[in-house]
Amino acid sequence: MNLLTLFAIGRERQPDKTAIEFRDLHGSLAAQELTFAGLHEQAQSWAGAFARMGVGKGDRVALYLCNRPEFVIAYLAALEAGAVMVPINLRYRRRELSHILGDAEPALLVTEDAQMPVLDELSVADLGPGTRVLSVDRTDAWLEGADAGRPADGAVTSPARAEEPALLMYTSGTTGTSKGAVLSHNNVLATVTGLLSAWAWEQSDVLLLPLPLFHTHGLVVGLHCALAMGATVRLRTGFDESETVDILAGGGASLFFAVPTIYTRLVDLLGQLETTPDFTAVRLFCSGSAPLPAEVHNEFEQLSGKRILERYGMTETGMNFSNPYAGPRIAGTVGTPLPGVFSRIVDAEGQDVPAGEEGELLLRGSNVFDHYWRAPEKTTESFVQDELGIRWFLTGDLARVDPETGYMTLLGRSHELIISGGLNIYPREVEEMLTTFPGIEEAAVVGEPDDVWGEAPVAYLVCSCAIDEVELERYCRSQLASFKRPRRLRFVEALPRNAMGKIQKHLLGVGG
Ligand code: MLC
Ligand code: AMP
Repeated sequence: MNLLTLFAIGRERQPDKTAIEFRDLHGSLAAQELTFAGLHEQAQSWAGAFARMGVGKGDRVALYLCNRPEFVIAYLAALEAGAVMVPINLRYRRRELSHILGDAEPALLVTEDAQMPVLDELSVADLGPGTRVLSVDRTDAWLEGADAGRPADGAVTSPARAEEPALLMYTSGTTGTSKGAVLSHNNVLATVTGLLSAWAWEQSDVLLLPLPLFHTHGLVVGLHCALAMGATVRLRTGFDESETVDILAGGGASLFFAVPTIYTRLVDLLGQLETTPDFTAVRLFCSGSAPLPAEVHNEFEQLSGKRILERYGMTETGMNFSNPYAGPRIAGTVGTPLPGVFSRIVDAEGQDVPAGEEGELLLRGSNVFDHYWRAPEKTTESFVQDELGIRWFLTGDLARVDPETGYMTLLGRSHELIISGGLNIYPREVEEMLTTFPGIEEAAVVGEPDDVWGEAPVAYLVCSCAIDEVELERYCRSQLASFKRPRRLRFVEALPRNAMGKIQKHLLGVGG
């Protein structure tokens, strides 16, 4: 079984039911509703066009699109054509885009008119000679005659086998550039089937989804589960507090998936309302992608009457741990392993630690990816073999299991990573960019606690002349996704270094 077979099960249950109900919260895209049958038909038609353009088994199809039905159509079409989908964060700018496009070498870059000004900044070399750009706002230009590419039986598929790749997902890399995790159909299937049973998904479910489809949370946890189950997704281009409360209190959704920053903002809004909205129709509020502070967890329950289910995942692995659907949901924990996920917590020597002690979390299971794209050394560094020769993925997450409850708490990370509003920022990438600005000699970026974003990047700078902060901000925005921009600048004479000359980041920032 591959993902398309799984989605066919969901579709065939009730083909005329709404699969996607879409609204653009910030822009001017028309509202749309697509049935499961309609979605399939369009995906088939687009797959015909893709095939006619030469897209085949294993080719990459990159999507640089906001949340909109065409994202889903293009994704399904790519799978129909046997291709591997490469989702790209919409906030990425030239530096990030040229790296991903150069590395993935997609046959197609499917985008929208609104992103053309960003793409126009790319050189031919950035884009790659073999990449054809298609705008979903101009389907007339490439979809016409697509049926001519279809075989007589109407099938355009050259579907991948279950062990072949479905997704190439870039995650911010410790080396300053992102690396692509190759996820097979089987890997994604393992997460989806695990979640369908663990969270008791039903065909009647309606998921309100404000999260971007270009990350695992929105794409795999949200969209895939809904398509597999034949449940409706109310897809939004982003998050809006008031609309969310209106929909959820109006009985318009049974499921809501979000990151902690969204719950923080909902707590703020709910705290200001005179009457408590009735969230009876919502059977599950989920949080993940970053730690949910216990006080937000508890305040949300007081204000909404609903207890959030916190779970833990990663791009490379899909979902790993979850608090129970039926059973105690403990704030500050991510619960127990999902079906088929195996975990160990080890010390610096790789020895298992007893329950209650901290160590690095190792994972294995069908959900765990096989390798990084074209990066054998990074793949080798990311796995260890046990004495039986079984390969375990080194998550880099530090964790402890409570000996009483068996629930796991995440304590931090073994490598530098800032998670801001559920989005990853690797300091090295920002530091490298900052030192290309005239006058900045050295830069060290650290994460500091932030009430809304969870963590925010703060830059410590050693400069040879006065820096125009407005100009620097403009430069940062032009170079990297705007969420990676340092929120505070601290000018220092020198960075603290140890005898080896290595910067001692723990001496910077809060308490430093
Ligand atoms: C937006 N901004 C952010 C930001 N998101 N800044 C820091 N951190 C973030 N996460 C900035 C923009 O750059 C912009 O800055 C300003 O906020 C307004 O942008 P916006 O688009 O209007 O923001 P908003 O819609 O409010 O977005 C907030 C958000 C969004 C929380 C809804 O960040 C979001 O969807 N986060 C979730 C990301 C996600 O899905 N992560 C899962 C990864 S998968 P300016 O200065 O230009 O105005 C994973 C595995 C797992 O981690 O376990 O799930
Ligand atoms: P990404 O690389 O974007 O997939 O992010 C994965 C990382 O997000 C994990 O390695 C964790 O550090 C973090 N993460 C995901 N879910 C949680 C959670 N519930 N609590 C704490 N951290 C989380």
